[in-house]
Amino acid sequence: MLGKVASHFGNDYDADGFRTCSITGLDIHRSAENHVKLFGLTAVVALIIGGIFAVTVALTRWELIGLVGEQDYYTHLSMHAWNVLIFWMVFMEIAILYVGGSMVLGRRLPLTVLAKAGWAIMVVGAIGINWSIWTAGVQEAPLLTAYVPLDIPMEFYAFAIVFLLGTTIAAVPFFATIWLEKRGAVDRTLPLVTFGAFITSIIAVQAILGGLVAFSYALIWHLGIIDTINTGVYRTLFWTIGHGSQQINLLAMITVWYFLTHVVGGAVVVSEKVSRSAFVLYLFFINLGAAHHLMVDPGLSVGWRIFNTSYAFYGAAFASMIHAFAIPAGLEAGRRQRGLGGGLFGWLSSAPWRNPVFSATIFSIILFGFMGGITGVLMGQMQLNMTWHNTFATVGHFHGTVALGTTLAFWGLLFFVIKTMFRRDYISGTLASVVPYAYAGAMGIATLAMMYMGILYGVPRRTSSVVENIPGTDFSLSAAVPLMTIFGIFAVLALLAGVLFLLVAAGSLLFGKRLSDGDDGGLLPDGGYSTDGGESVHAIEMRGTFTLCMVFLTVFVVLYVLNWYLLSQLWAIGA
Ligand code: HEM
Ligand SMILES: [Cu+2]
Repeated sequence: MLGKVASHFGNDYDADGFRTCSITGLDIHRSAENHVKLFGLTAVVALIIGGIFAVTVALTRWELIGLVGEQDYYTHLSMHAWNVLIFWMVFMEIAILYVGGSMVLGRRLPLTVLAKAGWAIMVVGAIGINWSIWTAGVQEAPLLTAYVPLDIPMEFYAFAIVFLLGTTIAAVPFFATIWLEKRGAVDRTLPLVTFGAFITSIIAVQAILGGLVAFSYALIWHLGIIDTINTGVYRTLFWTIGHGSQQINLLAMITVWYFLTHVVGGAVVVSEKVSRSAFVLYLFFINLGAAHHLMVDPGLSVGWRIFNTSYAFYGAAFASMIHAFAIPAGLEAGRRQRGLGGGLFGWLSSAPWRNPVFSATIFSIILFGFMGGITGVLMGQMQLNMTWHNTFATVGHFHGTVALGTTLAFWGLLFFVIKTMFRRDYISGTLASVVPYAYAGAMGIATLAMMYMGILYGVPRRTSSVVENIPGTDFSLSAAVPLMTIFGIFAVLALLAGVLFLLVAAGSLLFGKRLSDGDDGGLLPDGGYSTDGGESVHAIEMRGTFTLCMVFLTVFVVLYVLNWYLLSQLWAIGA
């Protein structure tokens, strides 16, 4: 058994511990590779736990099944949220920092002791949080938000602090890598992927600091060190991490998009300056967007809310638009340079759609943009927020961002890592290529159903039985039953797709054929990476991307107008 595990951490390295990746050509050091594997595998364990609770949560909201009683629902919802949204994502993100740092730069991972210590502390924090959610009474389940003054066990806050400290420690080797790279060569430019990872890490520092302050504030109140706690202050502080962690997810995902579209699709960076400026815009504006969680909170002025969620937030939305153009444009330009694509969309139709790394990445981009991104801008506005707030549509929004966008991008990365770092062939190429289609399709429909239920019928979030009746009221939402059935069926299909992903991933690691040295496992894009002799990137028309962006903009405008129209209908209430 141990030998089997160890065999996954051993590739053939030279005397200095380096090897050259047969796909990317990167010089990879053993220390970086093994820690990426460690964090990646831990993330998958968290995904499994959170996924199990996705089953119980989804089958409860599908009231026809009503699996878990109202009493236990919050416990299950808390387990789902913390494991998928925090542990699955954050362990992956540390792995991504090591990929974007050490691997892309061809360096060893410095301070591996801290990487291991950080990992261990994160694991202790994660186990502790799971334990304190599970053993808390039914009334005390913290949910993601852990708002005070709910009677949440104080161990929960303590373990949350432990987890954040572990994350900080695990990130130190990445910062050290950047420092070593820059030392003595300050004018040496970081590659775009490293730059993206670096901006991600700065935003992470802001988020973690906010989280440490928020959870410490709650903890010292629970300990009785202070007598009163200001709930408004806690909420504002909480959202520094609550929303900030979503920004980490966003930036890590975009960094992965640049990386994977390049390595398996042959994308180029059309303009380094433009893409980097977009990352910098995030740095300045994205965290201000956190104010959208405080839209209905008393104590904050209207001007403050509007400034943060509209004006400042547009700085971030603009950055997202730039990436939304730059990434497909890079793919189009790179492929056209190599003669891979005539007509408007030949570059896209000739792409490696059977390669799950590629399809997962593209579905992530499309679904994040159309579902998560557009809805985020809509509901993040003070006025439109009124129709979305605390409805099931909100849950639809963030399943569009994190369950579709980020999760699919990270699956793409894991599929890539299985071949490039674990050096295993997929146990079944066909099943592997089915995974992104099945999950994107099913979860896409389940997510749309959540949005419709929230917007059209006002079905609330975090409530286990509503379409039958809201307990204690005569208020009936039974009109939503057909949509709830659609949601239920597709949620189950999405969960099955998730199981398939896990079977393929685990099966490949355990039983996949070992790829021999130099074997690219079919990942290398047609025509390789070199565009020598091809046209200059600026001579290439990116009309396919332009057309796609126009489609996107049209959908955006239509949804925007529609949402304002729906809002205007609300004035009828009480008239
Ligand atoms: C097949 C996969 C999934 C299904 C069927 C599913 C389903 C659900 C459902 C039904 C809810 C309950 C909403 C409520 O009562 O308000 C929920 C909540 C949530 N889900 Fe998922 N989910 C899935 C995957 C994911 C993933 C991958 C993530 C994140 C990466 C995620 C993040 C969340 C979060 C953050 C909540 C909110 C918890 C709260 O309100 O505090 N889910 N999910
Ligand atoms: Cu947010």
